[in-house]
Amino acid sequence: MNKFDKRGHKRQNSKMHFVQLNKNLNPLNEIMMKENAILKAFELAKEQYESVGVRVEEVLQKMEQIILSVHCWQTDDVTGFEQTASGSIGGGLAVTGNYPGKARNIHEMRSDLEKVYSMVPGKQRLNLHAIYGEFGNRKVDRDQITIDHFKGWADWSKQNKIDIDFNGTLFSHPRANDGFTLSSKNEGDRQFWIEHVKRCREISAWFGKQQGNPCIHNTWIPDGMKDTTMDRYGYRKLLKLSLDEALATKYAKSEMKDAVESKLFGIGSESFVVGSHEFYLGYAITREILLCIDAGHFHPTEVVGDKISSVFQYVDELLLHLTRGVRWDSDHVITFNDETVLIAQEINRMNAFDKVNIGLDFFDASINRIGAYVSGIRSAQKSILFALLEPTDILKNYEQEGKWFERLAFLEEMKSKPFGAIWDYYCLKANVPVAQEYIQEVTSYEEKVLSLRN
Ligand code: RNT
Ligand code: ZN
Repeated sequence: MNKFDKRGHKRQNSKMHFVQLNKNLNPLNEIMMKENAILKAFELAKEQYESVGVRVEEVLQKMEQIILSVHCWQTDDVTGFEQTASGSIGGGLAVTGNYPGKARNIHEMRSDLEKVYSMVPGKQRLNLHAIYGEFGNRKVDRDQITIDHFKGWADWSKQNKIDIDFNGTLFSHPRANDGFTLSSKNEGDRQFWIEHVKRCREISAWFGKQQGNPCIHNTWIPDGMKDTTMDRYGYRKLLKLSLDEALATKYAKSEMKDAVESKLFGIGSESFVVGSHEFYLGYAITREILLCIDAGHFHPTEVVGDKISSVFQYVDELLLHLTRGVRWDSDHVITFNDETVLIAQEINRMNAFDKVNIGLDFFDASINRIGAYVSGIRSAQKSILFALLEPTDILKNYEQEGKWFERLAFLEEMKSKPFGAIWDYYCLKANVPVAQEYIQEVTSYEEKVLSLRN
């Protein structure tokens, strides 16, 4: 085992221990004093939660089982490593900002990701996009990608014990420039994209087999139109046909699972999006695959957390793209806000964490990208921890008995319980930076590594 923990501190005996205050403080003593304070605060907080029936240790064990799939594309603003890259993201997606330090190649990307993983508690996965294959100097078009282009990732995955999820990339490409891919009326283009998805599924199944658990393969397409569309039905019929063709090969569920991601609108597809929520809800139900709900892909006043209990009446498993839309599908960094907390609460209240694959999907190029990752991941985790620390049984009983004032008041009281002390303890136990400690670490990575990139 590494001599240093995730925080870069020298490891003590694996068991944490209380220390006596020492008047001659040296850095090590200072660390121990801080740890002592965190442990004390935790014990007090734990008492408060346990007094309302929340079993804190069990909650922390549960937290460790909840794995987030970290998207790879915040490292380089969804650029990828293709030689054929068109230079613009397209597909109605927009990454704004030009903060220095973007990853320029696969090595920088991996080192950035490893840095990110070292600053967040628990286990995570990596969500790869097809454009992140190792293509070297060759021009490998999307209908030509193979397992070989991802062998390096499989090695990295094994070395770092980080399992992989996968996405076909059906945007940032000349054959998607007219706004259509799988629903294209140009038969050549439609077949091209079907082939791409087929190959991505094969690569996904290969990853899944290697890692011994299913690789979730998500399909999102940009298809749609800027203005009033006459043949909505025709495009959707084509999409259904194309998906059926692309998904015809059956893979063991232990290797890969398909998900389809809906959207409300994109830049340039304001009036019509072929893959709408209704379209994919029907598709996922009838084809018995996963539905992907991206928190930014609905009307801003829609409550995404409210959708989960509805779709679970009809689908068995979900993929989530946690993100934060500000006024539109802006993909801001996730914060610990009502929207994300409600999503976590709803999963918890249905006891459905084993049926929800939680992926992240944000890209902000206006701030330190590593900081964006760490802050966003930790906020998603905080939202989940907050949801798990709920005395759900008591609240459900109030509801059942018609005690609605009591339900309201109790929920309000839970908001000011010392949740932060539990979170800090969870980070300490996981040997990752506690509270704002990670800001300094992000800054020093920026000074030592990111600032050296042009
Ligand atoms: C686009 C979708 C999609 C992408 C990624 C890069 O609106 O949310 O999931 O963000 O595939
Ligand atoms: Zn998404």
